Amino acid sequence: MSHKIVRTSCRMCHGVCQVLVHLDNDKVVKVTGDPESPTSKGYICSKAIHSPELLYHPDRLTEPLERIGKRGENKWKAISWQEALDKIAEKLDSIRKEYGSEYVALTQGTGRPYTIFNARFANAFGTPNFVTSSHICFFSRVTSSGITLGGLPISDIYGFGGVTPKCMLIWGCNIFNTGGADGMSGGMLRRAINHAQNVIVIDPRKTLPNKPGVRHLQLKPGTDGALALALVHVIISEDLIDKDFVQNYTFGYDELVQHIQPYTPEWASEITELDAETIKDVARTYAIIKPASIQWGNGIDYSLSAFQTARAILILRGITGNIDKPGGDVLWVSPEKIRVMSPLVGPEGIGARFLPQEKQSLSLNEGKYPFDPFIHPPTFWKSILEEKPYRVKALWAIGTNPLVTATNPAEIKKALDLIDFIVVSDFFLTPTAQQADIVLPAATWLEQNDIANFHKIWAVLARKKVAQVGNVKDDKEIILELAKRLGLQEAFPWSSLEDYREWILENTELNFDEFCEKGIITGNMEYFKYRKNGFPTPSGKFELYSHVLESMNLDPLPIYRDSSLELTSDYPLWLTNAKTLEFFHSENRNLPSLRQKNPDPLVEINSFTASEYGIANEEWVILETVHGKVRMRVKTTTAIKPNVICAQHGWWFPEEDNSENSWQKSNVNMLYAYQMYDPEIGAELMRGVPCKIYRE
Ligand SMILES: Nc1nc2c(c(=O)[nH]1)N[C@H]1C(S)=C(S)[C@@H](COP(=O)(O)OP(=O)(O)OC[C@H]3O[C@@H](n4cnc5c(=O)[nH]c(N)nc54)[C@H](O)[C@@H]3O)O[C@H]1N2
Ligand SMILES: Nc1nc2c(c(=O)[nH]1)N[C@H]1C(S)=C(S)[C@@H](COP(=O)(O)OP(=O)(O)OC[C@H]3O[C@@H](n4cnc5c(=O)[nH]c(N)nc54)[C@H](O)[C@@H]3O)O[C@H]1N2
Ligand code: SF4
Ligand SMILES: [Mo]
Repeated sequence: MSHKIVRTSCRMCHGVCQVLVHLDNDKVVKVTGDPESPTSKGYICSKAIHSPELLYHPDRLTEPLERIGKRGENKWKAISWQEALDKIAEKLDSIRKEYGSEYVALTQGTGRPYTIFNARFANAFGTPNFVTSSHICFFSRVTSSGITLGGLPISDIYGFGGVTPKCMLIWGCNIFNTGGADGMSGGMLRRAINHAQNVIVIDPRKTLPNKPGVRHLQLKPGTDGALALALVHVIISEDLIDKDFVQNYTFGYDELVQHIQPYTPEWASEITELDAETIKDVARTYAIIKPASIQWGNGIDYSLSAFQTARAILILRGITGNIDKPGGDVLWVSPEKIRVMSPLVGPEGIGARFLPQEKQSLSLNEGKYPFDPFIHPPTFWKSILEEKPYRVKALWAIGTNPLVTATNPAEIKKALDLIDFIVVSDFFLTPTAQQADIVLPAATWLEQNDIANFHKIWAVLARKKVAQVGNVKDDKEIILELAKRLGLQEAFPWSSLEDYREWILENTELNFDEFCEKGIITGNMEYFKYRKNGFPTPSGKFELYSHVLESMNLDPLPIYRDSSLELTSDYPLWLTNAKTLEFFHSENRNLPSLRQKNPDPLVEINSFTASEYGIANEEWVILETVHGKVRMRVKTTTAIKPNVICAQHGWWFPEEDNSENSWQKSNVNMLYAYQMYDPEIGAELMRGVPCKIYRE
């Protein structure tokens, strides 16, 4: 038997873990961590370990399928790639000619290795209607960072400068479950947390074990903005700022001092349900213990002041001088010579927009949510239902399952029924894929050759194809093929993906095989870059007061917006939700080893609250908001704030018949349909919403 080990990089989440794939006679038998990896140092999580179950899953799509029954009936026939791509191209082309290219929409959920291909395809085809989850995922933080300091500050957990953070704020980030979230390895984050002398977790759940140096601030969900402003207030009023940084490298400090006056710890205490003294104490710890860093997450993204909260948290980093210093929050340096394809076709403009200006007037966002470069999903689905301003004729969903991962999914189902032509690219016939006319089978990370530069951060990783199941194709290749058929060669001049990869690597003087041999290319970290270059903002400074926001008639200094929802005797608990270690959003429920670790949809409730309601651990319950009901299983714990419950996100049951409404019954998004949005980014209200819980 021949045994082979191939070094590659995992893509079961957004992490940057390098792994070793073990093959016996060309069959993938095991995935292990790569001890030599500078990004993950041998760390691996259960999703990667069990990914051979994804690769060889008996239900995987292996050929393109065409619907033969009624829409949603789940009856299919296999067709060739040639036929599938010709049909799709013909249909998209006829819509483009008859109605205009904006009548074709593309959607994907989270960012994936092919995101830039999709965005570029949408641009080249001429549609502004590219719908993603960016409004609730990361973009409030990315874009507010862009206008404040010209880049995304990242916790210096790798400690290239010889130190890791002494003080860490873990702010709405589910470290043990999500693996450190975006662009880092969870294992490395945990190592940094263990080294820190002070760790402050800001989360309605205690996500770290109680031990000396660890504090939990269990705030009321959705009120992070108030807490952030009060922390700024204390640091300013107690003169705990970094004077050198503030004087020399920031803009608008005097305005900030005036502006912050009303946001006292006492004011925030009422809103956040935290003690004012605790807020003061935490502000002092964060400002005094240096270097300090903030690891933030989706906990702060799903509120009506998501964008402004991110701004306030950036300002905390700025006034304490923790920016770009060893062990603080740093601006990573990307490898210089790796090319990055632009999502825009033609010359790039400044600003956050991914879409050419001339298309903006056709965008379904209608000028709202200026910091979301993509189309706002709730607005998109509504435009279909109401046919206002127009109803798209075709939708291509690439790697997204909105019937489970987007809010108000019952309405999305109705909207899907109204679209003439739907294509879904996925690994499986998910509830969303079942609504398609044509389904395209996508390649997993084990079936791709790629230059993984997802977050354009400090490391670019080699991903090597080790297997091929059926006739699956890399999504990027599918896009190239369709681009050719639709006359978009100017935007996609590569004859094949191989050709594209060589273009990406051209300046490195490595070919793809040599790059794989190396495995990783890293940037050369440099600290305090601003001392040399300033910040790439209008003033050249770290903008406490934002010129960009001012020019857009938006609040140039951070504010707090409350949702005004209140608990009532009918709905007495605050509902929030979180992601799960074994699963990636709606994925992996069909991988036996992962499902076994978390077989049922869980809702966490405080043990004392549960006993008040007569609910026992592991009992099945109904969660209900004004918008819907779902069924989940109780997990009692003392680690959650007593008036909060936290449901797992992403549940459906692949083992059941999903042509009926099985995908609705434990899907937390059935509980959210609040049509209130953050005006800057379009974020939805998904943290503190009133809820009740009762036995079935
Ligand atoms: N295993 C796994 N890993 C993933 C993913 C996955 O689905 N599964 N998804 C990936 C993606 S796309 C993303 S965006 C990242 C996200 O990764 P995270 O940012 O870690 O996302 P969440 O699990 O939503 O976590 C948020 C944390 O916020 C807490 N929280 C809830 N409400 C509030 C609140 O109002 N305020 C505060 N401060 N905290 C609150 C929750 O208790 C939870 O601990 O993870 C990525 N990694
Ligand atoms: N209530 C609630 N809702 C949320 C969240 C939450 O925490 N709570 N999180 C939000 C966030 S942060 C995000 S990013 C979104 C994520 O939303 P989605 O991106 O829709 O989530 P997934 O379940 O990961 O989705 C996608 C589908 O893509 C398929 N897929 C995976 N990889 C590939 C690939 O390489 N190619 C193709 N073609 N298909 C692939 C999977 O099989 C799966 O069916 O959900 C958001 N929705
Ligand atoms: S944390 Fe993410 S990238 Fe790392 S091994 Fe797990 S799934 Fe793979
Ligand atoms: Mo996300």
